[in-house]
Amino acid sequence: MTARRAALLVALPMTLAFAGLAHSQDEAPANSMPGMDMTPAATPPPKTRIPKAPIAPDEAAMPGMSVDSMDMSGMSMKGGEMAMMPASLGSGSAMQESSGTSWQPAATPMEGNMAQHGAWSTMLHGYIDGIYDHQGGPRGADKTFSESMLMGMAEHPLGAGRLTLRTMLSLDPLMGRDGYPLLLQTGETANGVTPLIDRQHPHDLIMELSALYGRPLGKDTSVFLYVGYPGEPALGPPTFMHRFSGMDNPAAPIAHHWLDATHVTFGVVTTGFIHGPWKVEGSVFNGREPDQYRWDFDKPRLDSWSGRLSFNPTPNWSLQVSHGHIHSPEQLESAVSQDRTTASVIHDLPFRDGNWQTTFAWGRNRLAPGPTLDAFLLESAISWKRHTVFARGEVAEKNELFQSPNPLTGQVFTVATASLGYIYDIPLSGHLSFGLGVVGSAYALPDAIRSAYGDSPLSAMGFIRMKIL
Ligand SMILES: [Cu+2]
Repeated sequence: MTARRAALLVALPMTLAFAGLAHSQDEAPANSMPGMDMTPAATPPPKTRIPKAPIAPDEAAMPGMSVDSMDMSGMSMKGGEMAMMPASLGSGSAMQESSGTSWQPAATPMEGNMAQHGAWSTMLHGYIDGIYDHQGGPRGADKTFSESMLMGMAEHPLGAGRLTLRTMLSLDPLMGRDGYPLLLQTGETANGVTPLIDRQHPHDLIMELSALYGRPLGKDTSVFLYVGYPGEPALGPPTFMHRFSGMDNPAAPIAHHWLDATHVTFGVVTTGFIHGPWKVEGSVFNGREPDQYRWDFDKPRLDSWSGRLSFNPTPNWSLQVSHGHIHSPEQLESAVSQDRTTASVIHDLPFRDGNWQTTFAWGRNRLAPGPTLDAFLLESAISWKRHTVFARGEVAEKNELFQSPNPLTGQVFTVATASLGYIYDIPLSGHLSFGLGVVGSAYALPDAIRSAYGDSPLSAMGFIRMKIL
């Protein structure tokens, strides 16, 4: 498939999706369920996020309705709107299901345009950003580019369980193989010869094409099987673009390849078991990161494995620990494998007309052969009506910032970055919002690399965003 044809293939449904949503404002609002206070969807909608459930802290269940066993009978779903779905994984709250088979706090508001077509429940969610990026200092650069994601999901009852088909598409490859400037970012390649340094790689056109079958075994218990080509193995927290605390920041975390970079994996099979607030799961997957050809499918392999334990003790908390062996992740260093360990805590606090989520995550890559490298991320976003303020702080041990013949090649440097941003969202119509945002970043660098990066580089991005709600 040529790049142009592939671009058309994705551009078309994305354009149609956005155009279609622009005309869907006369559909029934999300607050058409009797007995449920859907205040946040009233006019003007606060960021027009559809609250998945008005869950207050320590208040797991709504009167007469168990969040755990979502019974759809008796709920009005006028206009194709449905603020609740049964859990795709078979048990637990559907609201806590995030990217791949990961969990977030059940209190997290969900965005997406939901509909019912016969027995199929569908959801469409996505955004497209136009970004002006300025990264400061001698290693910085400027670029104007677009970043996007479109997620489509369809669920259907099957036997005693549910089948979920999901796809995630992105027009990121249009930004070019070398991605966008992002100081201190490392991972993947643009040309198959040199690594990307101080740049974020574009995501593949097809980030996910997956099937999930979840089957309840009892009231609080289920088993599930997930197959993705590509897809996301059970390793790390939910991906940054799917976590409420990270999704408004147009920049990828520099800890991406310590935490959640496996979210686009060409070949993954995951199976898991849920009991009450606990989920345990294991994956076999393709350890190799996507190559520089972003429009196509990479060769599937199942040469790596991971396991993850998740715990959602209340609707406001989500915790996970995970560990995996990633075989030969980098095509430029194919003799090096990684053992990755991650742990994360996400806290979500909905309040009247808003939501506040914070994520803390740690990731450790033990390179074999090579050093053991840690990264930490603390990220928070608070959204109130049309306003969202977001912040991210990261500390990472990086050994790929310099390339031969530079004498610093292979040395490990502990670098830190902090960013603060704001976005103002204007609801356009039923399911679209237009946002205007800005984010600034500063860095803490060891003396040894200051001559390369400058003493105190500053970076900023200004962006516009069209989002499907
Ligand atoms: Cu990524």
